[in-house]
Amino acid sequence: MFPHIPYHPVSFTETESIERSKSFLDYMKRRRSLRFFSDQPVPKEVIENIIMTASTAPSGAHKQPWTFCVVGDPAIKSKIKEAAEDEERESYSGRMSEEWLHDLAPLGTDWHKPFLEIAPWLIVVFKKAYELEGGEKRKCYYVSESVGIACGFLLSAIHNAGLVSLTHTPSPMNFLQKILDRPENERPFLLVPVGYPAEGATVPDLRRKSLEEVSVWW
Ligand code: IYR
Repeated sequence: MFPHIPYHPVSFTETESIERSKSFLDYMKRRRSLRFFSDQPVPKEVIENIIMTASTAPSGAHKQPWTFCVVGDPAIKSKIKEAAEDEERESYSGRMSEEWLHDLAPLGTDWHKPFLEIAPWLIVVFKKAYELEGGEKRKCYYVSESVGIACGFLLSAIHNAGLVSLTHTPSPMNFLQKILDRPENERPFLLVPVGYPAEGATVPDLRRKSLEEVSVWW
């Protein structure tokens, strides 16, 4: 068992709490998924801090079942772009259902993924289906939930640093396991290009659901 140590709470007055929750909401409302990146470099230290923020996420039995593969090497980025576009070309020209294509039409996406070469960093998040400790298999729990939460923290940390990202899920994405030479217990979960927006970048004019639409209270 882990020994217990005192918890040092962060404590705010009610007024401070209201103000902080409101200003965090206002800041998070400005987060958008970007498809147009600048090639402006981003310091490695920022990416390190972002990853360590993601890694503060809670996880089943505290297994921390994630690996963040960080790609800044242009040759590897190109390999990933080529492989992702190969899959996406197939998907857009037959693998995705009519309904799916119809739902995506307002976003204007297609198989071209230039941002995979342009963004200075690609963070490829892997989930650990199980742990491999000295060749021995150990179970992980609630892996998708844990890694999903870590990815939420990751996106918030990226936004907090004034950077932009895209949650990209080329499908299928097992090519990432091969290109990045990951062990067999790791499965690609999410591909996140990170950087600055291109000059004049645009985003779709989306509307977010209201509190009434997303919550039920008793
Ligand atoms: N993976 C494809 C298709 C795609 C799917 C969903 I769901 C999106 O919200 C956006 C795109 C692509 O990246 O283009």
